[in-house]
Amino acid sequence: MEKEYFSGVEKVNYEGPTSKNPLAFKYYNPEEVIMGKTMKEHCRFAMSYWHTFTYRGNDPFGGTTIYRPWDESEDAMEIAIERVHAAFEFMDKMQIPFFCFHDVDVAPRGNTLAQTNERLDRIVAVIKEEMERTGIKCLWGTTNAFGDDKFVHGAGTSCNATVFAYAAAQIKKALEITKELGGENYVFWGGREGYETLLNTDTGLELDNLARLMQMAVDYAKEIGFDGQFLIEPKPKEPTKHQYDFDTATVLAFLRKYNLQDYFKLNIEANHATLAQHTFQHELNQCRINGVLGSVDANQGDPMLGWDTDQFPTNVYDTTLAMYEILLAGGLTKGGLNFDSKVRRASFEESDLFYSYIAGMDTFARGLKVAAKLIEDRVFEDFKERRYASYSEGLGKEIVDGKVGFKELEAYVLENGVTKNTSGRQELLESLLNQYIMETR
Ligand code: XUL
Ligand code: CO
Repeated sequence: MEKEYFSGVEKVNYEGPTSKNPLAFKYYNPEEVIMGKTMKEHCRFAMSYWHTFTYRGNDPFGGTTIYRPWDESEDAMEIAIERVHAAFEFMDKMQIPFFCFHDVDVAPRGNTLAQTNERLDRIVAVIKEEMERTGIKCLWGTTNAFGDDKFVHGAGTSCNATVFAYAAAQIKKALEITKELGGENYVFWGGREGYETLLNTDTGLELDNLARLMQMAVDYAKEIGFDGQFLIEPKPKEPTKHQYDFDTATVLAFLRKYNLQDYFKLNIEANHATLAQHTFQHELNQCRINGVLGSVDANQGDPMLGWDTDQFPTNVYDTTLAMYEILLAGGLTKGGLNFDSKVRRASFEESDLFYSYIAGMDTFARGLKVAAKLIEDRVFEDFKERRYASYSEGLGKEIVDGKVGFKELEAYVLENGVTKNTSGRQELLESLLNQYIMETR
């Protein structure tokens, strides 16, 4: 029997909205069926290995505030192994069915690539055992090609070709272990893929190279039979002043320019959306209409701050509109809701991990339920149908069907003029949304 790290906590179960138990779900009822699927199937919740098991509270002004009992050994590999046991105990108790990881989250970097890879193999074997024991699965793997000092000028976009090569080698290994763990997706987040100043940057070459790196990943995945979905995670800034994968629209243009559109979908993070001055819903909406919704990094930012705070999502308004887009898109399929969220550095006790995940899972569960009701009742759909009705017949239909051009349209207007516009009814719709958020049972 392994050491028990969270001995004060039993399995977290659903107790319903009237429960006063802080270690119970109030809204997330895994087996409850909504629109033909269980909540568990809809949400596909995942734990982020980095924020949950390696974050120690450091910020630019201060060091560690979070001391975990699984981090006590002098030996980095022993810590890594204990972390695996603690992580699976946590997910099991929290009923979280998936995890996401970077290579460096699970095993400490070695002095050489060969040593790093050997360490990864040792840890992957332990993770596999825990996956078998618990039934917990891997949602996605990724590479940390941004933290180490060699990536100072970027990884795939580095001006140094040998650093590009190192990034490729690191991704190769990360793909292999993600496959080994049955990962359903593989994520590219362009940590340092961006620029600080255009005075020293060849953006054309850097973007071409980034595409080359991604094409190599696609080719290698085929070669080793990795059939997970590739995802790109947009972010507009931080750590670089300008990140190349700015937002959904920018990533789509990149994929289409380099003919990668058949191999990639997007991983949308709420806090990245707001840093790009979009709402979370906007980014999901753009993925939906372009058929590229892959997965979600669930968190929230602070609207008052201009950086990535990665807070646990507790805003029901936002999760309702997010789940609304996700349901309309046909669900998360291979993706999931990965809590790319971290406890505040002052929430340093182990119990805070449970409280924060419960808050996040309940907030999404509630959002799911409200969104499903909105869709079932066609609250916005009926309104939109009426709003665009002029395109379903007559002149509008001819526009949509491509049957008319400028000359015909001019002739139409000269003869008939323009009909009266009607109200957009924004305030009425917002108040209906509030009513659904407050009254859905
Ligand atoms: C950084 C971020 C990453 C990615 C994975 O802002 O979101 O943690 O999700 O590299
Ligand atoms: Co993220």
